[in-house]
Amino acid sequence: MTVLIKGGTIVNADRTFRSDVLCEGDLITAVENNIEPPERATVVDASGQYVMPGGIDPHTHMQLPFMGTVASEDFYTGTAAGLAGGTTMIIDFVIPNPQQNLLEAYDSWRGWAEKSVADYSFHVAVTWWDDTVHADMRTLVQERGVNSFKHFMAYKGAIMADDEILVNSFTRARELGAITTVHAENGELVFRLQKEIFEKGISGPEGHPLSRPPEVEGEAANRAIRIAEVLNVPLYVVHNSCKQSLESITRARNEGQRVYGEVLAGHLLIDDSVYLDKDFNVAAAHVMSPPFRSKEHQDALWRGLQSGNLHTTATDHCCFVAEQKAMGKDDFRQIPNGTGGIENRLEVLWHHGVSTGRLTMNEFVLITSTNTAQIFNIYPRKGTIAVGSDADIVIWDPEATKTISAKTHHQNVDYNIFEGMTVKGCASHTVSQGRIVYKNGELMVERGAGRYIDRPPFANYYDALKIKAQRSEPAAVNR
Ligand code: URQ
Ligand code: ZN
Ligand code: ZN
Repeated sequence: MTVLIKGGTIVNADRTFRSDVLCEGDLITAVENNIEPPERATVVDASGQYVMPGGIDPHTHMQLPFMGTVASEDFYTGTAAGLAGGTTMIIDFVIPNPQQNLLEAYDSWRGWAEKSVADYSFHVAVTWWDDTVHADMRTLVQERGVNSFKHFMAYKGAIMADDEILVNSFTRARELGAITTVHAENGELVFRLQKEIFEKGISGPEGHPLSRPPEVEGEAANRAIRIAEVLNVPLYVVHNSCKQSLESITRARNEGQRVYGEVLAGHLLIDDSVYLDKDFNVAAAHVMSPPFRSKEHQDALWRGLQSGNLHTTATDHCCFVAEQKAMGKDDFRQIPNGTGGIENRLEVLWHHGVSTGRLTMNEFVLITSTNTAQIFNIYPRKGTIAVGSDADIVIWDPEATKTISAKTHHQNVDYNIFEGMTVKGCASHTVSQGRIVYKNGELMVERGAGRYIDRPPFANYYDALKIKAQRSEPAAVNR
């Protein structure tokens, strides 16, 4: 298929300029003015609109088996909903059960993801440790295109990684040239607080945020950062929701440590008043971890994006319908944790970020696409409008308005955390692998068209050390 996007203004992370864009096959083949339409080209008039790299969501959980059920959004419906909102790639998670072979889990997730309609990749969680995990991490990096390993410091009794697992896995990741990532909440403290709160007689969703105060997140973020510092491995902290974790990241970065921070669109815009809703279904629909916080934390998170101490935005799209959430009707600890958002991330960040002046358009591209591509080593294949890059493009109509609702969204879930929010600026067209897959409200997707995207390792740490050693050896004196 050949698509010519004419008359638009290209917005990359580094600059904004007027140009046409030609897509032939799955690649961008020309970025210049006044391109003549090739024969049989589909021409899109993008005048008055912005032409941006497709969004990359670095944090989703499609059809995740979790807390006794399975997330309602699968790889087909979830990637389709992403395309409807201008997101053209996801990085999801392989989460092995403790003692489950990592490669076996990886193969399961690869099978589930084959129905995706857009490109995808996987972080792999390390939820236990023995020599086979040590060995399988190498196979995943060198033969399966994995360069990031996740560690849940929460969820005691399930997938929680204690310090022994963190230390072993972080060390191995460094040897392999991979980056480490963490869900930073102290799982022991959460377990204790949940028990105390429930035993006090608080069984409703209002107990959820009480059992996960920001200090519990701040402790874990700082601990992971310090472990990564001692072991000299890069670290990416997912879904920062509070000042405390942001402060730890900021300190580390000011000291030159390689730490990156992610923030969810939800944590930037939804506050903890949702847990006080008298309707169980509304309050439970918002149960996710870390929980939504008060406005002071939201303001800090926006400043984190503006200051460059938070680098990527995500959704942690992990949906459960009301019937599933009702598993915790009598005990908030049993409410499956997770909320959606993949379809709305770009539009809510444009409306509340760019249109308010918090972010420039270029910074918008940086935090919705380019930084993720660079941190996870798939740039410039992804994350930029450039000749030779994948033709993953969102055409953005800054004048279009919409009111977000579960009644009209494409997500396979009966609630939308942005319900009723009116936004100005949204995708008019989405191009994925050079094909128009979304146009003015209509999805034209093909089941299974999504590709698994390999993410190569970074320079192996020891290679870097060897290079460093060679450089510092005194030059051999010719005797
Ligand atoms: O913790 C996560 O990121 C997964 C299990 C999704 N659920 C959530 O509450 N964030
Ligand atoms: Zn998490
Ligand atoms: Zn998650």
